[in-house]
Amino acid sequence: MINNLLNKTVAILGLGKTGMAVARELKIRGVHVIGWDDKEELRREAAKLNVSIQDLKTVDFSTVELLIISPGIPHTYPAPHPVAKLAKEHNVRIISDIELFVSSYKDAKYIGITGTNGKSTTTALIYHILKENGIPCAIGGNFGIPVFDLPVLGSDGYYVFEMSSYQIELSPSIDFDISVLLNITPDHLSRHNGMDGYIAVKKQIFTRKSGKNAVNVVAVDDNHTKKIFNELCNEQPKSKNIPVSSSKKVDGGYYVSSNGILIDNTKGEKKEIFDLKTLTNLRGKHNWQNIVAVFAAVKKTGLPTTKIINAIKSFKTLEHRIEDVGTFAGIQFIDDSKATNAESVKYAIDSMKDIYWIIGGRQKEGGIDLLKPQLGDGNIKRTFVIGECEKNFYAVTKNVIPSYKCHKLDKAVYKAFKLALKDLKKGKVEKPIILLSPATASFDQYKSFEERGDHFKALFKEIKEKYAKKLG
Ligand code: UMA
Ligand code: ADP
Repeated sequence: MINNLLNKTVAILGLGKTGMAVARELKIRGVHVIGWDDKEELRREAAKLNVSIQDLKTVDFSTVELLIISPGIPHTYPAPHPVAKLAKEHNVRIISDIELFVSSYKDAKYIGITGTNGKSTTTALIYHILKENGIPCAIGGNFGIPVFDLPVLGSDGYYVFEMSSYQIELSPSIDFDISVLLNITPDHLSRHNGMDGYIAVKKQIFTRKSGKNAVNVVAVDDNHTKKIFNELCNEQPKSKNIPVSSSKKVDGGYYVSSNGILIDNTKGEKKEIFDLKTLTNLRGKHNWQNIVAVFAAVKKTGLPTTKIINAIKSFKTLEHRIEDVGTFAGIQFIDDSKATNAESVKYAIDSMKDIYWIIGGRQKEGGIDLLKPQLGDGNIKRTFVIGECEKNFYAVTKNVIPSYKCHKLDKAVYKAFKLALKDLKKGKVEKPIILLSPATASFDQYKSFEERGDHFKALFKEIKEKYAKKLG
């Protein structure tokens, strides 16, 4: 598609990571690019690339071929950005960078991964396995690397894209060779006009499948994904759809038995592949779901089982996802800053005991209501609430667990440390864990979940140095 844009005008709304990467490429290709970002420093940066900076609200869209919009900018719900509205009025197509990329580079194969949780881990693991086995590949999308920053791959290569619901929605013609759906729980609902809209968008990772060899991998562990799988079986040849599960036996696919064994049941043989409990890098049942989906997807590339398993073993856990920061004075610190919704926290809480839990930030739909049944099960000893949603979350936890309003992360970490130390001395806990698993977005106090997690890690270091003489 990009070749057809020579000398035409393309508008780019949002000049962050995504917009800037597209602008760079389009300028090289001789396209006339007009762009806008509300942030002045980004406008200045784009101007250096010879992007014509114009407030797109004032542009005559009848001269514009295409609008490329960054995923974080709404174009439908809760209300369309005025520029998106203007483009629609002039019948100008609004697409993502990924749509433009895939329709421009058709030689390579594409793997797309979506789901509410586990996308980054699953995407990184697939990429790691391919790379370890010498297959040309590149990772990008919602993972944090804009696709236009990736190298061009030939027909032997694989692009592995983490796809957010925002990106899927803006990529109407993508036809992944291998699509993976992990799970669906409420998230980003205001951008999709509620749960039905969110589910419909997630399903779109599959609905365009036309390639003969294309396959759909669906983890059928929740009711929404199960329903999508059943629909796909009615809409597409059955052989294209591979069910996987971390919680129950599935026919014609792969699953994990209750004692953690990865089973190949594609041919009804229930063949034991590998004991996932032996993996120290990918612990917890949530990772069983990611691994079983990864296995099904990578098998389709033709790699043999032993090579896949060996690569899974050498995978390094991603930062900020149940990441072991270290242990000091008998207290372990775990950074799960990427747990930005209640569902992902559920898994962290289930897999640990003696938790001193730091929660809060910018609240998402449903808050922590989902966790109510778990709050009283004894795994969490105390709760330290921070951020914008402090009042709401405190109201939920205070009657079940000793809870403290701390407002900021530093206060929460220090308070948690002191109380964990006290409880440890009194023999009330054995192996206390200070867990940052906030169930919220970070944007009330931080630029990103990474910055929030890095702050937590810095506080661990600070405590270690401060108390080294006394306790070390
Ligand atoms: N902007 C305006 N006017 C507006 C609104 C926004 O000018 O009214 C500008 C902002 O100033 C900003 C840009 O538009 O510069 C917004 O861009 P963006 O938020 O889409 O950010 P990018 O830096 O391009 O990053 C995006 C993804 N961000 C979101 O979807 C919110 C990144 O995912 C992704 O890694 C990147 O593209 C890859 O190209 C991040 C994310 O938080 C990790 N994703 C969500 C999630 O995982 O839950 C979906
Ligand atoms: P995403 O990219 O979808 O946000 P990540 O792999 O970054 O997913 O993980 C985000 C959070 O969700 C982490 O706290 C992690 O422990 C948890 N998590 C990972 N995989 C799953 C899964 N399959 N189901 C539920 N939670 C998960």
